[in-house]
This record gives sequence, C-alpha cells and structure tokens, in this order.
Amino acid sequence: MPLDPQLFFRALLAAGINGLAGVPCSILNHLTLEAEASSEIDYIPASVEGEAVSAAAGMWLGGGLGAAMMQNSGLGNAVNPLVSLSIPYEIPVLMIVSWRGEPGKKDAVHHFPMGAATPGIFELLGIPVTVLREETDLERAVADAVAYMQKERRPAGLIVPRGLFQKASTASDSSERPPPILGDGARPKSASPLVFGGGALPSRSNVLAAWMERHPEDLAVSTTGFMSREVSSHGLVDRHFPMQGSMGFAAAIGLGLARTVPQHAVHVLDGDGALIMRLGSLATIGAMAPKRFVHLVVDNGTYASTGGQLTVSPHVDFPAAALACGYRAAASCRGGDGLAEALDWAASRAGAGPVLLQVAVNEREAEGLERPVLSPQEIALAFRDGVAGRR
Ligand SMILES: Cc1ncc(C[n+]2csc(CCOP(=O)(O)OP(=O)(O)O)c2C)c(N)n1
Repeated sequence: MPLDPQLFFRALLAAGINGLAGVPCSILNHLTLEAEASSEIDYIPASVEGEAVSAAAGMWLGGGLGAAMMQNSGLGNAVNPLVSLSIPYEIPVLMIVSWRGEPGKKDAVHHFPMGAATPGIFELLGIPVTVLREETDLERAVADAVAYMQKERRPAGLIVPRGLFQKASTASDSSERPPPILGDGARPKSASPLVFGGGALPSRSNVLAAWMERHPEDLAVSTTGFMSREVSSHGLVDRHFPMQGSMGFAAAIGLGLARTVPQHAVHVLDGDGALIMRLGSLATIGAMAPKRFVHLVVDNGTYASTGGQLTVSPHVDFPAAALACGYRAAASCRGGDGLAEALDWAASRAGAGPVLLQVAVNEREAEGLERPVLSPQEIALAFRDGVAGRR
C-alpha cells in the first residue's frame, strides 16, 4: 500500500528541517507542493540541483537546517557542491532524491542508466543513504538521517522510489494556488542599469578595501579562488565565508543564508567566471528577492585564479541580466573614479534589494596571498557561530 505523502513532510518538520531547496520530480511532487504552501518550511525553487545543495548549505550557515530535493537524473548536477562544499566544510545537508529507473521496475528507458548508478554514486561519495520502502517507519528514517547529519556534520541521503507515496494531486488541482501568469504582468519591470565610472580600472584589492570600509560588520560569502584568498586574509571569520570550491554557487549559498537570517545584510563577492557558470542563480535570487542581498561581481574578464584565461564576460551585461531576472536594482562601475560612488549607491539600495553591482577591475592581484590557515570545517563553524552570536 502506497504511503501518505503527508507523513513524509511531517517527518521532515519533526526532525528539524526548516528549509528545502530543490528541482521537482513527479515522485516528489507532494513535497514540492507542501513546501510551496507551507509557512513551516522555507522553500527555494532552485534553477539546478547544485544550487539546491548550496542554498541548503547556506541555510545551515545561517543557523537553520536544510534539505535539497531532486530527481536522481539531477544527482550529477549536485555532485560538485557535495564534494567541495558540504563534505569538506562539514555542512550537513539532507539529500532527498527520487529513484527513477530503479532496476527491475517499470520506467522510461532513459532513466535506467542513472537508476542503476544512483545508490553507487552515494556510496562512492561516502554519503549514507536509506531507501524508503512501504514498510519503512518514515519518521524514524528521517530522524536517524538528521541525527547522523548533526552528529557527523555530513550530508545524508534518502532515496524515494517510484510508487512509494500515494499519487499527489498536481499543482493545477490546488484551488489555493494562483495559476502562473505568463503575460506581461508577471515580468519584472526592466529599468536601465546605472553606470558609474571614469578613470583607470581599480584592482580587486582596491575594490575589497573600499567595500570593507563601508561594510565592516556585514556577512559575506565570497567566490572560489583569489577572491576567497584575499577575503580570508582579513581574518574576519565570524562574518566572512570565504568559500573554496563549489564554483559558481557563492550566490546560492548567500541566498540560503539570506533566507535564514533576513534581518542581516548578506553580500556575495562573486567573480565573472563563477557567475557565468551559474547564471541561473540570478533568476532564483531575483524571484526570491531577499531585500538585504547585495551581489558584487568583481569582473576582470578572466579566470584569474587558474592563470588568467579569458572568460566571455565582455559579451555579458550582468546588470541587465540581473534586472531581467527580477533584481530590484543593478549597476556597473567601469572605472576607478566611480568606485566610491558605485559602492555608496549599492549600500544605499541594501534593504530594497536584491541589488547587483558589477565592478570592472584590472588584472593586478595582491601579492603573497596564502590559503586560509583555518581548515574548511573551522571556517564553516566560525561563520555559523558568528551568525548565531548576532541574534
Ligand atoms: C567546478 C569548477 N570548475 C573549475 C574550477 C577551477 N577554478 C577555480 S577558480 C577558477 C576561476 C574563477 O574565475 P572567476 O570567477 O572569474 O574569478 P577570478 O579567478 O577571476 O577571481 C576556476 C576555473 C573549480 N574550482 N571548480
């Protein structure tokens, strides 16, 4: 007998999961619908599965506990932030993964290669998983997974086979949910991005120094590579999360964090290469619209951290893309003479965000930057403790 999907949702809440980010699967439909409608859990409709893992990690950094939900087809999209964020930084995330293409069951042919690989992928990553079955005590299974996550500070997985739950109604069956409006009325109003500038380009260090002067106390998540090295050289471990790894997902971590501590400003210090890698996050952030979210894109036109190879950023209008995705304001700074004014403008907009400021910089990097002295686990814990200490 298929189980009542409500039991699963209740079990998640009972185990202390208060945030969920995911990409839908028909097997998990009930969960998405419950989460969309529930005030007990914060739901982030992620643009890609890795974004869901990263946002759930951001929730933990903010003091919450998040789950990432996905179809197993998307498990591959989640591997990078699992292996370079959740596992090394010891950030617990509950992985709720459907099982399309389970061997021996009927399913569409294209699901079988991933269906056969799914348990093995978890095993390879060292993530314990429980396959939920009709005879499983759901509350117990979820509580055990969460207890493991909390104790070991690691991700844990729950696999949800096809047919486990009674068929959930579809979103369009719900009388409470307004239908999506696809006409002009639903589209963000695209203002034109502002442009600041003049003079020679500043360096990354110039930008970070000017940013720190304005936001000495604020929370920040910085992108992988030189950016996080330079941020961590300031040693402000209780407010800066200098992420190394999970390239492109700094903004998703920042989103999960911002949703968990909306009373605090959250700055994301991004790179052009990283943002291009995960441009979809602009859409999620624009839609969720965290008011105190400031997205600073330090744009050197290169992948500086790996040797200065060219990115395609000269062809991308980041502020226009941000506005088109629903950011409330966006601007670019194209010369050092405008830097102070541009940063002051962004600061003045914090509270009416999300806001994006792209700052063009030269290729000069600070010399002698070392990797962080703290271990990834210590970095994550110091940041989480720092956030908790603000309450
Ligand atoms: C998924 C992934 N792909 C590639 C890399 C290698 N990598 C590390 S930093 C970096 C460059 C990042 O470029 P950008 O975001 O523009 O920042 P910059 O280095 O210019 O500061 C790359 C490609 C990685 N860490 N992870």
